[in-house]
Amino acid sequence: MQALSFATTPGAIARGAPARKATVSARRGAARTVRAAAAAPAAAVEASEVDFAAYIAEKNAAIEQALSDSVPEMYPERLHESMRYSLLAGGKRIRPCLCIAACELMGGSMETAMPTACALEMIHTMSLIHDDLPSMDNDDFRRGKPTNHKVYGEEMAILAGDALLSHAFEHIGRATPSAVPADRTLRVIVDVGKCVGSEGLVGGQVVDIMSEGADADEVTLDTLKYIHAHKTGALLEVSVTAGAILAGADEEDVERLGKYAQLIGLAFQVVDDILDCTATSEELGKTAGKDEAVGKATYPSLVGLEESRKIADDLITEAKELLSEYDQEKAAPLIGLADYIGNRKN
Ligand code: GRG
Repeated sequence: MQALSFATTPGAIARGAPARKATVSARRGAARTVRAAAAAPAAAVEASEVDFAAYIAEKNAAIEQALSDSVPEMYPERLHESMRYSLLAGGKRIRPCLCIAACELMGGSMETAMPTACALEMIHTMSLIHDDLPSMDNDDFRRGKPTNHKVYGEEMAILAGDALLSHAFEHIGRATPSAVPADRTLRVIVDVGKCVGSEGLVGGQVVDIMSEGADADEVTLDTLKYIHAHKTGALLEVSVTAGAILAGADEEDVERLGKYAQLIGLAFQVVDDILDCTATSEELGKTAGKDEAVGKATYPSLVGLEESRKIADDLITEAKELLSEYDQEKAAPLIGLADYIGNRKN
């Protein structure tokens, strides 16, 4: 394809290969004793939190409807049933909310962002379906329900994931309102593709798999940062930047919001690591304690639980500071989402 005249956005994903040797020795198992000590501080309920809850409730209702409409029940029935089973299983919808909130902050509308928001959730969902397969994490529960392959069998789960992935790109191209200039939509498609492929989510998953069972001193904090930035951060980052791009944000804003998203993306995964060793399977809706069981390097295993909590808090604070440039009322949803990610319980 002719080189596109814009730089793809998620350049911010740390691309360099991580250092191979450890400067911080792994302390696997350190998290074992601290499960009970990890509750985030209880926050007083303030008016802004109520507003945020109302904002999220409104957006989530619209997102659920749009997701259901985006993958109708149709022939072949079993395939579409399997796709809908996981897509409509009730995730937190963080990625669509980030996309819509960024679009609105930059002067766009929910309708402008919704097809991309749904596409991001389709991609996220397919990554969960594939991640749960016996050849990957081999998990029986996700979002509080039996995993896709447990209900529909492995062949259908793989194909439902494949279909969601391809449908995501079709959906952005087909359903984004025609009022959005085509070069913006094309840029979003390119950026999402990059964040999902070998330089994004898939790349992060591969390094994660290769790191499992590796010698403790082979998996450095740099390796862990690479895994998190790609496996988890990339999709969160493009959720924010895509929303901004669709609204017609200028490059400076796209870059700033991309940086915000990287910070909350890393915090998201640090919190995920903390929750894996501190929350119960019931609270998580998936099997808890898996990281330690498979000897995975995590933030708590490398730096301890207390330091992990501090790192997550610092990342969220830094992310919110980047939003101080904007009208605080308009930025409230992205500020609230950052806090939510830092304090989430599942
Ligand atoms: C994307 C082509 C392609 C293949 C998939 C299996 C795989 C390659 C990647 C694994 C990606 C993965 C499972 C990353 C973990 C991300 C993560 C922390 C998920 C949990 O996200 P939440 O908490 O979940 O937002 P809900 O259920 O609320 O949506």
